[in-house]
Amino acid sequence: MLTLYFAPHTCALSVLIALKWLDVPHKVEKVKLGDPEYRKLAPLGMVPAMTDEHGKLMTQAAALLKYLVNKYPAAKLGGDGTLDGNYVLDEKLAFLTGDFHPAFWPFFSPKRFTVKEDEASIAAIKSASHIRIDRVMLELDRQLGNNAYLLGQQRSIADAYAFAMARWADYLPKTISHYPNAQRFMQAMQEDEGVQAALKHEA
Ligand SMILES: N[C@@H](CCC(=O)N[C@@H](CS)C(=O)NCC(=O)O)C(=O)O
Repeated sequence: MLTLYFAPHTCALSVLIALKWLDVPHKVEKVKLGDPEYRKLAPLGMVPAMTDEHGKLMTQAAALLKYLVNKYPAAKLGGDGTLDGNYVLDEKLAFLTGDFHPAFWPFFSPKRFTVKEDEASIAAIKSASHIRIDRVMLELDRQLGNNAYLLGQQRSIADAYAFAMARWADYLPKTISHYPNAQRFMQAMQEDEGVQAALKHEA
């Protein structure tokens, strides 16, 4: 059985949503980020991680999501499977991994971005992070446009990934209401049965 290594309020929710959508047997192990015991399994101490039926470790959210798409192709969570369709999905995943997620790092872990420890230095990093986060939220909003999902009208792993991270905007002074397409998307995702099952599991 697949086992997902998970921590609440993290990007690991994306994989949990995909597992709920797929409705395949899975176990969820809650871990503490950076925990030395967990590092014995996943050396970076980060989530998500997953082990397959043979205990093989897999990491990196986008790679795990693509793995699930490839393992369960009938569920069509990866787009239309054409050359162009595959490219668009990969472009979305690269944006989410390479631009969207890192924009939040200085917000959540400002101390990692300075050797100074005074409050003003930390506050300055958090303020700067708001600008980067605004940029990626605007881009998410633009990419969604009037569509229901990131790939248009078809639900995909990119939506699970975007949902898991865009909810972090709740912690910011510029709320999700400033990004109307993203707000509409988030509301629709919250009404999705699989998303609700994942959120229940998280709680
Ligand atoms: N490149 C990794 C990054 C995963 C990541 O940063 N996960 C966060 C939670 S959203 C984490 O585990 N943070 C703990 C840490 O940075 O030590 C991926 O895409 O899966």
